[in-house]
Amino acid sequence: MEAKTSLLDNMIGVGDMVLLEPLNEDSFINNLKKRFDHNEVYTYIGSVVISINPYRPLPIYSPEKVEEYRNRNFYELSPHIFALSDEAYRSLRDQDKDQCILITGESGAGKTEASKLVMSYVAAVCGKGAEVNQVKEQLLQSNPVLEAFGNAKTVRNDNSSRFGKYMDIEFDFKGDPLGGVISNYLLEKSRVVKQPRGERNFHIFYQILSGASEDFLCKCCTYTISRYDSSFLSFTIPHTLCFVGNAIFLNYCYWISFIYVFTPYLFLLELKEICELTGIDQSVLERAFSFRTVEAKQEKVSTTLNVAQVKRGPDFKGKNCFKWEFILHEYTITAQTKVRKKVMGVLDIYGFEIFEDNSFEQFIINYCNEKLQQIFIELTLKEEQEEYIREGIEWTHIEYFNNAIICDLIENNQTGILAMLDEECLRPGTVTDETFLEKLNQVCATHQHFESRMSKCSRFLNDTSLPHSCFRIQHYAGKVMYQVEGFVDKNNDLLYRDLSQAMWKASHSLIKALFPEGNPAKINLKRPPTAGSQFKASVATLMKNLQTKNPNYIRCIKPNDKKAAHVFNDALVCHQIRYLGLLENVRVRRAGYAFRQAYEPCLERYKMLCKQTWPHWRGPARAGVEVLFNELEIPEEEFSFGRSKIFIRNPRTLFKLEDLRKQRLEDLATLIQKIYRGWK
Ligand code: AD9
Ligand code: MG
Repeated sequence: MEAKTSLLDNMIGVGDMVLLEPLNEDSFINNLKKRFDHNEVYTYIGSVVISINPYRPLPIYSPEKVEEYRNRNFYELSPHIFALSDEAYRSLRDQDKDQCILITGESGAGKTEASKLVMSYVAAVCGKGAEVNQVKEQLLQSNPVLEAFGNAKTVRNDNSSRFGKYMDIEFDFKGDPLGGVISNYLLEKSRVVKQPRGERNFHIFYQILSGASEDFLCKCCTYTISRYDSSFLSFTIPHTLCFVGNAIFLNYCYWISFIYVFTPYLFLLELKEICELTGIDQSVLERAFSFRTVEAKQEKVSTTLNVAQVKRGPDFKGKNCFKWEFILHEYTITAQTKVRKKVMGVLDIYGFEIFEDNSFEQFIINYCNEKLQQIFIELTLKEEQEEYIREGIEWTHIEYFNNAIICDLIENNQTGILAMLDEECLRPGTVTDETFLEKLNQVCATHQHFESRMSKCSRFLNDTSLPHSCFRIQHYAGKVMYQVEGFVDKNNDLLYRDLSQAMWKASHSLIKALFPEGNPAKINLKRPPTAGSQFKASVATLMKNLQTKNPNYIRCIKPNDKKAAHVFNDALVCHQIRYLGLLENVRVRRAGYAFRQAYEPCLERYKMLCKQTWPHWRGPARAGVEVLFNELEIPEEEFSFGRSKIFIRNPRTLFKLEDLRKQRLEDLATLIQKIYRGWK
């Protein structure tokens, strides 16, 4: 067992930050940098894994590596995402504990890659047999399909996830996978009709265009599309992602994308062609685009849309026609015959975003990240505290920034920004983004994390860096200025009833099936929930779900802004370390006891240092460790005996033990050599 040597190797830095001496921001960053330069992209803070994106393939994910980490204790080998995956899988299988893997970090930090590594590791080590292999295959293959529909090139990441994904992988009592349930969170649908400069639409469109038959392309009139709006699908980077799917699925994709791509352009294209393809009566579709029917007091009122509304209309319709939920539903993989026993959840959600122009989407994404940070704070501290309580150990509390106050600014039911937005959206009369901002100014002006210039009593009246059409939030990860334009519309997120009814009348069965809400028999007069309140509710459900599971953390860090290998930007890393609260994380971990280990492995590792315990100790492991520590004269205040573990306060004590062990091993080696020479 070469356990701690790999964590203490000075050449490549310290593998566990808990053992870092002295501990400060500089030493923390230097340690990460040293390791990064030696291709060690993983570092622990206790059981939390820090992962730095190497931006190049490293030979550390081979099947041999999987075997190396399989069934090994967490600290036995050098830090690796496989060690965390193995630990999580084994405690799920052997201790019957549901697990969740929480992967956080900013855009491009490596979250999606990390989630795929976890999934492939678990797939490699769990169960065997044809049926199990099929489930594994399906689970792994869901990734490229989902990425095709939900990922796009952004300025930060060529394969940026534009949706949040949470996958529960289900296992039976033997630890064999049964299937998976995927939940998705707020896809950035506005990308369908508009992309920021230098960015692309979702991968699927390029994949279809590069993979579809001539016949299909002709039918889809791509010429017309490119003639009218070449930026819609600008080919700015070579397409590299491979798309895997079966024939039926592709068929769906074609049709879904057809609606998805073409609806915004209906007025540019020949309506006749569209109607031929979808099997919708031309007059029905025409009407759907020119009128808006609202029902009031059981009476239908049709209003003709004005030019501006018609122009704007297709944008909404285009993005809302993307039947994302449908695709995901198709890819929920479940084995009906077996009983679900244990669950491993993997969360890969969009990272914190600060762009030049931040809109509703960034607001929602950053809210979600606030919630994740909150759960990190709660669960790490809670878990730490619970362990001390379980083991009967006393500990001291450590101060840290609690971002609950920012979560409250956004989600409070009465005074939160989302509630204000909903109130505006549901209010009769003229509602605009400006009236929403005014409302925010009235309610949030005094909140210490809210900044705006509109309100008369604002502290920011003279802050010219803050335009009147914006508000700024001081998030845990930095200040973000949000452009209020579009908030109301995006929150409303309505697909006009007229359009869904027209689609439901299509003779093409798939298109009909995609718009069940258009069935007049099932018309729901109730207004659908707003995008913001839907998101808030699903995040709340997610948080509840995560809290019932044992958390495993992967904190992803982006080493530079250039997507470049071998470049480590100290300032950028420093910023992330600060807002992720990693130093506090180490301090909390060390506040009580820096290191803890179950009695058995502890005795096994150090028994050679004491005559009474070497080579065999007969008796309980705890008593053996007591004898050992006594003989080594380790000061009493340096350690505590828990119910099942020894807790060591200062990392130096551990270093001392390690040094003694190393010395002892060297002595033994010299002795063996001497004996060997004597024999010769
Ligand atoms: V976003 O919030 O979805 O925009 P992610 O998911 O954090 O972001 P992603 O996993 O997509 O980032 O990583 C970005 C790119 O970094 C990948 O496309 C890879 O090219 C690169 N990457 C990330 N992790 C690794 C790794 N472990 N090894 C090699 C990596 N390259
Ligand atoms: Mg991602």
